[in-house]
Amino acid sequence: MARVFSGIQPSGTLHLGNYLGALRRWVPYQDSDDTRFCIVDLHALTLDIEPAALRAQTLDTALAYLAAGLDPARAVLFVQSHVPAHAELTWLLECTASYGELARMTQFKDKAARGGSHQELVRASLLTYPVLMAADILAYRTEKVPVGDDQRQHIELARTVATRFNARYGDVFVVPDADIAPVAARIMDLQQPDRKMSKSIPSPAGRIDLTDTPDEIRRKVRRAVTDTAAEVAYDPDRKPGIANLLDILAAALDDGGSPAVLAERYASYGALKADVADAVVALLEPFQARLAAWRADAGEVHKLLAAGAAAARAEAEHTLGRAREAVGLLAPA
Ligand code: AQP
Repeated sequence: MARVFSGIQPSGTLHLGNYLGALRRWVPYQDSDDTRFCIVDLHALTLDIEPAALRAQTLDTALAYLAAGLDPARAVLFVQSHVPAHAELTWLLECTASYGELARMTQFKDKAARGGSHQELVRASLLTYPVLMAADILAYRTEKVPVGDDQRQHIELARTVATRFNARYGDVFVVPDADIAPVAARIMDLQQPDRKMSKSIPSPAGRIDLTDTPDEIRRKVRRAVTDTAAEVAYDPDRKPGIANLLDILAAALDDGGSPAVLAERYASYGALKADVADAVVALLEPFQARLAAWRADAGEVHKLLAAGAAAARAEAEHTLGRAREAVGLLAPA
């Protein structure tokens, strides 16, 4: 039984990439492993977000976890800011990580670039949040972190700081491994297939939200950017739009086979798009039905999150206590 941790930031409506790359993959771990899944709300503050939207999206993300099949009886489900040890451990780890390591992070460079010439408005937390993510993971002595491919670099940083801290101060942290899906680990934007589907890109046209209606899903897939060659083949470099649709199809169909094999079934982009749309609609239908049911029971969700936070606090405070002692902070009398 491995100790498993993962999370999603409530920075917008969850999309198909979050579902295929992360959420859906978490569910089976509950049967075999010791699992914790967190709504990492502090991470969402790295970009400007309306306070009311943050609160609403935090609850919506919890509803999505439950609708995807996470079960509070088998997994610890909680909100990051309900466990203050994450923030304190971050400080100890910021004193372990280096500025150069953080400045090299692709997500930092990407999101900071969106600030254009207004770099003074780019939040300092955008630079340091990978350390918060390391604290999230290390606080639970996590062994396995199921994530999408875009998080590979952040997990590597968590491994680096854990190893460095242990070498300097003694064996406090477990060095975690990333667990990345073999297929659909990086779903791309339908309008800009050279960039990943993302919550915080303002235009919804390239993103399939988990709450989209069947009509919206069909429209977005129909309008997905492809190329002029009109030949269905799996070639992510030369045909990124078509490769993305094939990745989505392979992940959405249970017995779909590999994207390259699926490509051979299609003689036209239109036929491929129609099947992709049908497969995504069918995939999301049961999720959306469960989401509606949980939404009607929001009071219960608050109670479940409170219980999850109590369990998480006990574990995280234990690790934090060991880290405090290891670095030499004087314990209060
Ligand atoms: N496009 C994607 N394809 C596959 N997996 C993805 N994930 C995110 N986008 C894709 C996976 O979803 C989990 C949660 O990610 P996050 O919310 O913590 O941050 P993120 O990776 O930065 O996700 P977004 O949607 O792009 O949000 P914003 O725009 O707010 O940054 C992770 O496991 C991630 O790999």
